[in-house]
Amino acid sequence: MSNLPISAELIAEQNAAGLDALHEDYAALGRQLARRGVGIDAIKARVANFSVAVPSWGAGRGGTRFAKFPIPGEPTNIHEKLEDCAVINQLSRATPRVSPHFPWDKVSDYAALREEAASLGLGFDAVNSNTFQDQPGQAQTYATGSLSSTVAATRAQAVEHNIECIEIGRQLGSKDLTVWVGDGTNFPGQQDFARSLDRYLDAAAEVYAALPDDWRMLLEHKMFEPAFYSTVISDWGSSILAAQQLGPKAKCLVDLGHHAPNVNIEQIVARLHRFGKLGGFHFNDSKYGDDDLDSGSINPHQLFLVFNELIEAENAPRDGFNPSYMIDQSHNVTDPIESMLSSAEAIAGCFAKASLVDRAALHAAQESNDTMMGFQALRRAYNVDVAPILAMARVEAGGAIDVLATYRASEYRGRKAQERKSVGLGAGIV
Ligand code: PSV
Ligand code: MN
Repeated sequence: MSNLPISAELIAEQNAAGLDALHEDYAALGRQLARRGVGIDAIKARVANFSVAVPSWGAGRGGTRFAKFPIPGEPTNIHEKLEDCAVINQLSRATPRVSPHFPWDKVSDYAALREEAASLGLGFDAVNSNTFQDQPGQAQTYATGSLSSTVAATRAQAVEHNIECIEIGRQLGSKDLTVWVGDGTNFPGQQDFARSLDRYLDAAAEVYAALPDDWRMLLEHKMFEPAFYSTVISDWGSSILAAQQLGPKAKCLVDLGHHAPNVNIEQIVARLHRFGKLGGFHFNDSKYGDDDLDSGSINPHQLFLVFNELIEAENAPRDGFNPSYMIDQSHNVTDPIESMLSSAEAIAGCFAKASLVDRAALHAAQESNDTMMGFQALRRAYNVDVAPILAMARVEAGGAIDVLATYRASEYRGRKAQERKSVGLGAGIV
Protein backbone atom coordinates (compact mmCIF):
# COMPACT_ATOMS: atom_id res chain seq x y z
CA MET A 1 0.00 0.00 0.00
CA SER A 2 1.34 3.41 -0.91
CA ASN A 3 1.37 6.06 1.72
CA LEU A 4 3.25 8.91 0.04
CA PRO A 5 3.35 12.24 1.89
CA ILE A 6 3.31 14.62 -1.12
CA SER A 7 0.43 14.43 -3.58
CA ALA A 8 1.30 13.51 -7.17
CA GLU A 9 -1.15 16.23 -8.28
CA LEU A 10 0.82 18.93 -6.50
CA ILE A 11 4.07 17.77 -8.12
CA ALA A 12 2.41 17.71 -11.56
CA GLU A 13 0.86 21.14 -11.01
CA GLN A 14 4.20 22.65 -9.98
CA ASN A 15 6.00 20.96 -12.88
CA ALA A 16 3.46 22.23 -15.43
CA ALA A 17 4.74 25.78 -15.09
CA GLY A 18 8.34 24.79 -15.88
CA LEU A 19 7.92 21.99 -18.39
CA ASP A 20 8.25 24.00 -21.63
CA ALA A 21 11.38 25.77 -20.42
CA LEU A 22 12.86 22.47 -19.30
CA HIS A 23 12.31 20.89 -22.73
CA GLU A 24 13.93 23.90 -24.39
CA ASP A 25 16.94 23.82 -22.04
CA TYR A 26 17.31 20.07 -22.39
CA ALA A 27 17.22 20.28 -26.21
CA ALA A 28 19.78 23.13 -26.23
CA LEU A 29 22.12 21.22 -23.91
CA GLY A 30 21.57 18.09 -26.04
CA ARG A 31 22.76 19.99 -29.15
CA GLN A 32 25.78 21.33 -27.27
CA LEU A 33 26.78 17.87 -26.01
CA ALA A 34 26.14 16.26 -29.42
CA ARG A 35 28.84 18.54 -30.89
CA ARG A 36 31.23 16.82 -28.44
CA GLY A 37 29.97 13.40 -29.47
CA VAL A 38 28.02 12.87 -26.24
CA GLY A 39 24.39 11.66 -26.30
CA ILE A 40 22.43 13.53 -23.64
CA ASP A 41 19.90 10.72 -23.22
CA ALA A 42 22.65 8.29 -22.25
CA ILE A 43 23.82 10.66 -19.51
CA LYS A 44 20.24 11.16 -18.37
CA ALA A 45 19.82 7.36 -18.16
CA ARG A 46 22.91 7.16 -15.93
CA VAL A 47 21.53 9.90 -13.71
CA ALA A 48 18.16 8.13 -13.52
CA ASN A 49 19.95 5.01 -12.23
CA PHE A 50 22.05 6.92 -9.73
CA SER A 51 21.02 7.02 -6.08
CA VAL A 52 22.37 8.08 -2.72
CA ALA A 53 21.03 6.99 0.67
CA VAL A 54 19.92 9.52 3.26
CA PRO A 55 20.79 9.17 6.97
CA SER A 56 17.86 8.75 9.34
CA TRP A 57 19.73 11.01 11.79
CA GLY A 58 19.95 13.76 9.20
CA ALA A 59 16.18 14.22 9.15
CA GLY A 60 16.26 16.07 12.46
CA ARG A 61 17.99 19.39 13.12
CA GLY A 62 21.59 18.84 14.13
CA GLY A 63 23.43 20.87 16.71
CA THR A 64 26.81 21.62 18.14
CA ARG A 65 28.05 21.16 21.69
CA PHE A 66 27.02 24.77 22.26
CA ALA A 67 23.39 24.69 21.20
CA LYS A 68 20.72 23.09 19.13
CA PHE A 69 17.94 25.10 17.53
CA PRO A 70 15.02 22.77 16.78
CA ILE A 71 12.30 23.72 14.30
CA PRO A 72 8.58 23.05 14.64
CA GLY A 73 7.51 19.88 12.88
CA GLU A 74 10.85 18.08 13.24
CA PRO A 75 10.60 14.29 13.34
CA THR A 76 10.68 12.80 16.83
CA ASN A 77 11.09 9.08 15.97
CA ILE A 78 12.06 6.74 13.13
CA HIS A 79 8.49 6.66 11.76
CA GLU A 80 8.42 10.43 11.31
CA LYS A 81 11.98 10.39 9.97
CA LEU A 82 10.94 7.87 7.34
CA GLU A 83 8.06 10.09 6.33
CA ASP A 84 10.47 13.02 5.84
CA CYS A 85 12.88 10.81 3.89
CA ALA A 86 9.95 9.81 1.66
CA VAL A 87 9.39 13.49 0.83
CA ILE A 88 13.05 13.82 -0.21
CA ASN A 89 12.80 10.76 -2.45
CA GLN A 90 9.43 11.72 -3.92
CA LEU A 91 10.76 15.06 -5.08
CA SER A 92 14.37 14.11 -5.95
CA ARG A 93 13.82 10.50 -7.13
CA ALA A 94 17.45 9.99 -6.14
CA THR A 95 17.25 8.88 -2.48
CA PRO A 96 15.24 5.63 -2.31
CA ARG A 97 17.08 4.22 0.70
CA VAL A 98 17.54 5.27 4.31
CA SER A 99 20.59 4.42 6.41
CA PRO A 100 19.43 3.77 10.01
CA HIS A 101 21.46 4.22 13.19
CA PHE A 102 21.05 2.05 16.31
CA PRO A 103 19.98 2.30 19.03
CA TRP A 104 18.63 5.71 17.89
CA ASP A 105 16.15 4.05 15.50
CA LYS A 106 15.27 1.08 17.68
CA VAL A 107 11.71 -0.33 17.40
CA SER A 108 10.07 -3.53 18.60
CA ASP A 109 9.10 -4.89 15.15
CA TYR A 110 11.59 -4.52 12.28
CA ALA A 111 9.51 -6.50 9.77
CA ALA A 112 6.77 -3.92 10.29
CA LEU A 113 9.29 -1.07 9.94
CA ARG A 114 10.48 -2.51 6.64
CA GLU A 115 6.89 -2.66 5.39
CA GLU A 116 6.23 0.85 6.61
CA ALA A 117 9.28 2.08 4.67
CA ALA A 118 8.19 0.17 1.56
CA SER A 119 4.76 1.82 1.71
CA LEU A 120 6.63 5.14 1.60
CA GLY A 121 8.66 4.02 -1.42
CA LEU A 122 11.79 3.44 0.67
CA GLY A 123 14.23 0.65 1.46
CA PHE A 124 17.10 0.48 3.92
CA ASP A 125 20.81 0.97 3.29
CA ALA A 126 23.77 0.29 5.60
CA VAL A 127 22.98 -0.10 9.30
CA ASN A 128 25.16 2.02 11.58
CA SER A 129 26.17 0.90 15.05
CA ASN A 130 26.69 3.32 17.90
CA THR A 131 29.36 2.51 20.46
CA PHE A 132 30.41 6.12 20.89
CA GLN A 133 27.65 7.07 23.33
CA ASP A 134 26.37 5.51 26.54
CA GLN A 135 22.70 4.56 26.54
CA PRO A 136 20.35 4.44 29.55
CA GLY A 137 20.55 1.10 31.32
CA GLN A 138 23.75 0.03 29.56
CA ALA A 139 25.98 -2.25 31.69
CA GLN A 140 29.38 -0.87 30.62
CA THR A 141 30.42 2.69 29.83
CA TYR A 142 32.21 3.61 26.61
CA ALA A 143 34.27 6.20 28.47
CA THR A 144 37.33 3.93 27.98
CA GLY A 145 36.51 3.30 24.30
CA SER A 146 34.47 0.49 22.77
CA LEU A 147 35.99 -2.15 20.46
CA SER A 148 39.45 -1.08 21.65
CA SER A 149 38.66 -0.57 25.33
CA THR A 150 41.05 -2.01 27.90
CA VAL A 151 37.96 -3.37 29.68
CA ALA A 152 37.06 -6.81 28.30
CA ALA A 153 33.39 -6.52 29.27
CA THR A 154 33.14 -3.20 27.39
CA ARG A 155 34.65 -4.73 24.25
CA ALA A 156 32.22 -7.64 24.56
CA GLN A 157 29.28 -5.24 24.88
CA ALA A 158 30.41 -3.34 21.77
CA VAL A 159 30.80 -6.57 19.80
CA GLU A 160 27.37 -7.71 20.92
CA HIS A 161 25.80 -4.40 19.87
CA ASN A 162 27.34 -4.66 16.39
CA ILE A 163 26.06 -8.22 16.05
CA GLU A 164 22.61 -7.04 17.11
CA CYS A 165 22.82 -4.37 14.37
CA ILE A 166 23.55 -7.08 11.80
CA GLU A 167 20.48 -9.00 12.99
CA ILE A 168 18.31 -5.88 12.75
CA GLY A 169 19.78 -5.12 9.33
CA ARG A 170 18.89 -8.61 8.09
CA GLN A 171 15.28 -7.96 9.00
CA LEU A 172 15.37 -4.56 7.28
CA GLY A 173 16.97 -5.88 4.07
CA SER A 174 20.35 -4.18 4.57
CA LYS A 175 23.60 -5.71 3.35
CA ASP A 176 26.19 -3.45 4.99
CA LEU A 177 27.21 -2.73 8.57
CA THR A 178 29.02 0.59 8.98
CA VAL A 179 31.32 0.66 11.99
CA TRP A 180 32.68 3.94 13.23
CA VAL A 181 34.20 4.01 16.70
CA GLY A 182 35.01 7.18 18.57
CA ASP A 183 37.83 5.33 20.37
CA GLY A 184 41.01 7.30 20.88
CA THR A 185 42.90 9.45 23.34
CA ASN A 186 43.21 13.07 24.44
CA PHE A 187 46.66 12.81 26.01
CA PRO A 188 50.04 11.42 25.01
CA GLY A 189 50.63 8.39 27.21
CA GLN A 190 46.91 7.75 27.72
CA GLN A 191 46.97 4.53 25.67
CA ASP A 192 49.47 2.40 23.85
CA PHE A 193 48.97 2.88 20.08
CA ALA A 194 49.84 -0.71 19.17
CA ARG A 195 47.91 -2.46 21.92
CA SER A 196 44.74 -0.42 21.42
CA LEU A 197 44.80 -1.32 17.72
CA ASP A 198 45.34 -5.00 18.64
CA ARG A 199 42.28 -4.91 20.86
CA TYR A 200 40.24 -3.20 18.13
CA LEU A 201 41.28 -5.78 15.55
CA ASP A 202 40.44 -8.72 17.81
CA ALA A 203 37.02 -7.32 18.67
CA ALA A 204 36.29 -6.30 15.05
CA ALA A 205 37.15 -9.86 13.99
CA GLU A 206 34.38 -11.13 16.26
CA VAL A 207 31.90 -8.80 14.53
CA TYR A 208 33.26 -9.81 11.14
CA ALA A 209 32.73 -13.49 11.99
CA ALA A 210 29.01 -12.78 12.49
CA LEU A 211 28.56 -11.17 9.03
CA PRO A 212 26.36 -13.08 6.59
CA ASP A 213 28.18 -14.16 3.40
CA ASP A 214 26.63 -11.47 1.22
CA TRP A 215 27.26 -8.63 3.71
CA ARG A 216 30.07 -6.11 4.00
CA MET A 217 31.55 -4.48 7.06
CA LEU A 218 32.36 -0.85 6.21
CA LEU A 219 35.13 0.60 8.38
CA GLU A 220 34.81 4.37 8.73
CA HIS A 221 37.96 6.19 9.75
CA LYS A 222 38.11 9.63 11.36
CA MET A 223 41.15 11.63 12.32
CA PHE A 224 39.81 13.41 15.39
CA GLU A 225 36.69 14.11 17.44
CA PRO A 226 35.60 13.09 20.01
CA ALA A 227 39.24 12.11 20.71
CA PHE A 228 41.60 15.00 20.03
CA TYR A 229 45.10 13.52 20.36
CA SER A 230 44.80 10.15 18.63
CA THR A 231 42.08 7.99 17.17
CA VAL A 232 42.29 4.21 16.80
CA ILE A 233 41.11 4.11 13.15
CA SER A 234 42.36 7.57 12.30
CA ASP A 235 43.00 7.52 8.57
CA TRP A 236 42.62 5.54 5.36
CA GLY A 237 45.94 3.77 6.06
CA SER A 238 44.72 2.35 9.37
CA SER A 239 41.38 1.61 7.75
CA ILE A 240 42.75 -0.38 4.79
CA LEU A 241 45.19 -2.29 7.01
CA ALA A 242 42.34 -3.25 9.33
CA ALA A 243 40.11 -4.19 6.37
CA GLN A 244 42.89 -6.30 4.85
CA GLN A 245 43.43 -8.11 8.12
CA LEU A 246 39.73 -8.73 8.73
CA GLY A 247 39.05 -10.26 5.32
CA PRO A 248 37.36 -9.77 1.93
CA LYS A 249 34.00 -8.63 3.32
CA ALA A 250 35.66 -5.74 5.17
CA LYS A 251 35.91 -2.53 3.14
CA CYS A 252 36.72 1.10 3.84
CA LEU A 253 34.17 3.89 4.06
CA VAL A 254 35.26 7.42 3.22
CA ASP A 255 33.45 10.18 5.07
CA LEU A 256 34.53 13.31 3.20
CA GLY A 257 34.88 15.26 6.46
CA HIS A 258 37.16 12.81 8.28
CA HIS A 259 40.57 13.72 6.88
CA ALA A 260 43.43 16.04 7.67
CA PRO A 261 42.92 19.50 6.11
CA ASN A 262 43.73 19.65 2.37
CA VAL A 263 44.21 15.91 2.01
CA ASN A 264 43.76 14.72 -1.58
CA ILE A 265 40.59 12.68 -1.00
CA GLU A 266 40.14 11.75 -4.66
CA GLN A 267 43.54 10.10 -4.61
CA ILE A 268 42.55 8.14 -1.51
CA VAL A 269 39.49 6.96 -3.42
CA ALA A 270 41.70 5.72 -6.26
CA ARG A 271 44.06 3.99 -3.83
CA LEU A 272 41.29 2.19 -1.95
CA HIS A 273 39.79 1.02 -5.22
CA ARG A 274 43.19 -0.13 -6.48
CA PHE A 275 43.33 -2.58 -3.58
CA GLY A 276 39.68 -3.66 -3.82
CA LYS A 277 38.79 -1.98 -0.54
CA LEU A 278 36.52 0.91 -1.53
CA GLY A 279 33.27 0.21 0.29
CA GLY A 280 31.35 3.44 0.51
CA PHE A 281 31.00 7.13 1.17
CA HIS A 282 29.51 9.52 3.63
CA PHE A 283 28.99 12.68 1.61
CA ASN A 284 29.15 16.10 3.23
CA ASP A 285 31.32 19.17 2.89
CA SER A 286 33.67 21.02 5.19
CA LYS A 287 35.79 24.11 5.55
CA TYR A 288 37.79 23.37 8.69
CA GLY A 289 37.30 19.85 10.04
CA ASP A 290 34.39 17.43 10.28
CA ASP A 291 31.98 20.30 9.74
CA ASP A 292 29.19 18.09 8.31
CA LEU A 293 28.09 20.93 6.00
CA ASP A 294 25.87 20.31 2.98
CA SER A 295 27.43 18.38 0.09
CA GLY A 296 28.87 20.64 -2.57
CA SER A 297 28.29 23.82 -0.57
CA ILE A 298 31.99 24.58 0.04
CA ASN A 299 34.06 22.59 -2.43
CA PRO A 300 31.95 21.26 -5.31
CA HIS A 301 35.06 20.78 -7.43
CA GLN A 302 36.44 18.25 -4.94
CA LEU A 303 33.13 16.37 -5.11
CA PHE A 304 33.43 16.32 -8.92
CA LEU A 305 37.01 15.00 -8.69
CA VAL A 306 35.88 12.25 -6.32
CA PHE A 307 33.23 11.21 -8.85
CA ASN A 308 35.80 11.40 -11.62
CA GLU A 309 37.81 8.73 -9.76
CA LEU A 310 34.67 6.72 -9.13
CA ILE A 311 33.92 6.61 -12.84
CA GLU A 312 37.50 5.60 -13.61
CA ALA A 313 36.99 2.81 -11.07
CA GLU A 314 33.63 1.84 -12.54
CA ASN A 315 35.23 1.54 -15.98
CA ALA A 316 38.11 -0.56 -14.69
CA PRO A 317 36.71 -2.49 -11.74
CA ARG A 318 39.17 -4.33 -9.56
CA ASP A 319 37.67 -6.94 -7.33
CA GLY A 320 34.21 -5.51 -8.11
CA PHE A 321 32.94 -1.95 -7.89
CA ASN A 322 29.94 -1.42 -5.69
CA PRO A 323 30.48 1.46 -3.26
CA SER A 324 27.49 2.48 -1.22
CA TYR A 325 26.70 6.17 -1.34
CA MET A 326 25.25 7.92 1.69
CA ILE A 327 24.80 11.47 2.86
CA ASP A 328 26.08 12.19 6.39
CA GLN A 329 25.47 15.81 7.34
CA SER A 330 24.37 17.88 10.29
CA HIS A 331 21.68 20.38 9.36
CA ASN A 332 22.03 22.97 12.08
CA VAL A 333 20.53 26.05 10.45
CA THR A 334 18.30 24.76 7.63
CA ASP A 335 15.22 22.61 7.26
CA PRO A 336 16.88 19.15 6.95
CA ILE A 337 14.57 18.16 4.09
CA GLU A 338 15.68 21.20 2.10
CA SER A 339 19.35 20.49 2.83
CA MET A 340 19.06 16.90 1.71
CA LEU A 341 17.15 17.86 -1.44
CA SER A 342 19.86 20.36 -2.30
CA SER A 343 22.64 17.90 -1.39
CA ALA A 344 21.19 15.04 -3.43
CA GLU A 345 21.07 17.40 -6.40
CA ALA A 346 24.70 18.47 -5.84
CA ILE A 347 25.87 14.87 -5.57
CA ALA A 348 23.94 13.68 -8.65
CA GLY A 349 25.18 16.78 -10.50
CA CYS A 350 28.83 15.91 -9.84
CA PHE A 351 28.13 12.33 -10.91
CA ALA A 352 26.60 13.66 -14.15
CA LYS A 353 29.51 16.05 -14.80
CA ALA A 354 32.05 13.28 -14.18
CA SER A 355 30.07 11.09 -16.60
CA LEU A 356 30.61 13.76 -19.26
CA VAL A 357 34.41 13.61 -19.11
CA ASP A 358 35.89 12.62 -22.47
CA ARG A 359 37.83 9.62 -21.11
CA ALA A 360 39.64 8.94 -24.39
CA ALA A 361 40.91 12.53 -24.50
CA LEU A 362 41.85 12.41 -20.81
CA HIS A 363 43.76 9.15 -21.12
CA ALA A 364 45.47 10.21 -24.34
CA ALA A 365 46.63 13.44 -22.68
CA GLN A 366 47.88 11.47 -19.68
CA GLU A 367 49.80 9.00 -21.84
CA SER A 368 51.42 11.77 -23.90
CA ASN A 369 52.15 13.90 -20.83
CA ASP A 370 50.01 16.72 -22.17
CA THR A 371 49.31 18.26 -18.79
CA MET A 372 47.12 21.11 -19.97
CA MET A 373 44.86 18.95 -22.13
CA GLY A 374 44.49 16.40 -19.35
CA PHE A 375 43.30 19.18 -17.08
CA GLN A 376 41.06 20.60 -19.83
CA ALA A 377 39.35 17.22 -20.30
CA LEU A 378 38.18 17.55 -16.69
CA ARG A 379 37.53 21.29 -16.88
CA ARG A 380 35.30 21.01 -19.97
CA ALA A 381 33.06 18.52 -18.17
CA TYR A 382 33.03 20.45 -14.89
CA ASN A 383 31.92 23.62 -16.64
CA VAL A 384 28.77 22.07 -18.13
CA ASP A 385 25.53 23.12 -16.43
CA VAL A 386 23.88 19.71 -16.02
CA ALA A 387 20.72 21.04 -14.32
CA PRO A 388 18.43 20.21 -17.29
CA ILE A 389 19.65 16.59 -17.28
CA LEU A 390 18.95 16.22 -13.57
CA ALA A 391 15.54 17.88 -13.83
CA MET A 392 14.51 15.80 -16.85
CA ALA A 393 15.56 12.57 -15.10
CA ARG A 394 13.49 13.61 -12.07
CA VAL A 395 10.40 14.58 -14.05
CA GLU A 396 10.40 11.35 -16.03
CA ALA A 397 10.52 9.42 -12.74
CA GLY A 398 7.63 11.40 -11.22
CA GLY A 399 9.77 13.88 -9.30
CA ALA A 400 9.91 17.66 -9.29
CA ILE A 401 11.59 20.03 -11.74
CA ASP A 402 12.32 22.47 -8.91
CA VAL A 403 12.64 20.36 -5.79
CA LEU A 404 12.82 23.22 -3.29
CA ALA A 405 9.98 25.27 -4.78
CA THR A 406 7.73 22.20 -4.87
CA TYR A 407 8.64 21.30 -1.29
CA ARG A 408 7.78 24.81 -0.12
CA ALA A 409 4.53 24.78 -2.12
CA SER A 410 3.54 21.55 -0.35
CA GLU A 411 3.64 23.33 3.04
CA TYR A 412 4.75 19.95 4.43
CA ARG A 413 6.73 21.27 7.39
CA GLY A 414 3.91 23.54 8.47
CA ARG A 415 1.48 20.63 8.41
CA LYS A 416 3.88 18.51 10.46
CA ALA A 417 4.26 21.33 12.96
CA GLN A 418 0.53 20.92 13.68
CA GLU A 419 0.64 17.11 13.82
CA ARG A 420 3.90 16.26 15.55
CA LYS A 421 4.98 16.49 19.18
CA SER A 422 8.23 18.32 18.36
CA VAL A 423 8.03 21.82 19.70
CA GLY A 424 10.79 23.84 18.09
CA LEU A 425 11.27 26.19 21.00
CA GLY A 426 14.19 27.95 19.39
CA ALA A 427 17.40 27.83 21.39
CA GLY A 428 17.78 24.49 23.18
CA ILE A 429 20.50 22.97 25.29
CA VAL A 430 22.16 19.92 23.74
C1 PSV B 1 31.04 10.39 12.98
O1 PSV B 1 31.44 11.72 12.91
C2 PSV B 1 30.05 10.06 11.87
O2 PSV B 1 30.54 10.52 10.64
C3 PSV B 1 29.74 8.57 11.82
O3 PSV B 1 29.39 8.21 10.51
C4 PSV B 1 28.57 8.49 12.73
O4 PSV B 1 27.85 7.30 12.59
C5 PSV B 1 27.80 9.72 12.28
O5 PSV B 1 28.82 10.71 12.10
C6 PSV B 1 26.70 10.17 13.20
O6 PSV B 1 27.20 10.59 14.45
MN1 MN C 1 30.12 9.52 8.79
